[in-house]
Amino acid sequence: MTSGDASTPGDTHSGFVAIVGKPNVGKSTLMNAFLGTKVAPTSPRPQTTRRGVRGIHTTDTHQIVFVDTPGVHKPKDALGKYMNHEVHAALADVDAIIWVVDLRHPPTDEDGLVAHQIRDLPKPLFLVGNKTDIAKYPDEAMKLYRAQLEGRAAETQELMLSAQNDPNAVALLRQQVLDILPEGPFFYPRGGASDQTREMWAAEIIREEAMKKLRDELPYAVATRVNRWTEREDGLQRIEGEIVVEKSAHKGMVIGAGGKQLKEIGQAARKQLEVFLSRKVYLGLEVIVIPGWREDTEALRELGYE
Ligand SMILES: Nc1nc2c(ncn2[C@@H]2O[C@H](COP(=O)(O)OP(=O)(O)OP(=O)(O)O)[C@@H](O)[C@H]2O)c(=O)[nH]1
Ligand SMILES: [Mg+2]
Repeated sequence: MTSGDASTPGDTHSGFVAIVGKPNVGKSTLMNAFLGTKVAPTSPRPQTTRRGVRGIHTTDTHQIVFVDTPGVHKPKDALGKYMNHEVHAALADVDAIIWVVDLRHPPTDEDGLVAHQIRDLPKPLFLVGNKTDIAKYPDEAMKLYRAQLEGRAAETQELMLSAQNDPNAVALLRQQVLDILPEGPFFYPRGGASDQTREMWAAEIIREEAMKKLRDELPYAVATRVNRWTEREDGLQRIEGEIVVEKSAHKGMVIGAGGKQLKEIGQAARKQLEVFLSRKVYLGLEVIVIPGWREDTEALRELGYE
């Protein structure tokens, strides 16, 4: 097929591709690298991603809808259950799967949980060994991950790369994914990189910065949302957001002595927003308490976890 005209059905190929794996292996980093922009939050802390976020890559004739998913883990609360449910839902709906593993370490029980879920799915699978830049024994580790898929009947391909600093390998993998997409119409208009609203996206950037700065259990007790976004005539983006905590004792811990920590979170988030929006940003942040929100289905829904 050589036509660049995607208007005739049959001329286009498209599909959904889930990016799955245990927490912290680099799934969101890989999706952002596929797209060449920041769609999903990433952080050194496990369980950064909480809901399935779609990242869209469109060429003249092909469209991949990547679905970045939360890391598979043993859930401890209603939020954790929701996160694992997001993975199940994504796997049921997609045309192909990318399983990301961390080549610095051999497989753990959590990798086993992932392998168990995908081994018998009759869908093309890409086993992606990530973090080659910092892995000491990548080949040995890859062998162990490969063994977790033993007996799998459906098509499986493998690649080792660094999602963080190996754009050529990422582009190669993206091409391999493009090559297996079935014929079909585009799901999203050209030009968009994500299915999120700008408010959801900004809230995730704020949460990423909060997760990076907060300590102990606090990163997991925090949610974020953006309630207002207005544009001034001179182009300044005025964004007002909330950091939600589950106990009043946490409020002061997020704000920090003299408001220092909240200020730092706000500054770091504002900088990121300015880079990706190419606009000046005013970011107003408030910390509010929704008692026990992680266990409260209604609060979870209100915070976008439904
Ligand atoms: N050195 C190195 N670090 C990486 C690479 N890919 C990801 N990371 C880092 O690994 C950490 C986790 O990355 P994420 O992309 O947030 O991982 P994730 O799998 O989406 O994690 P969850 O959303 O928590 O499940 C971050 O600190 C990344 O910067 C890589 O190829 N090399
Ligand atoms: Mg993630």
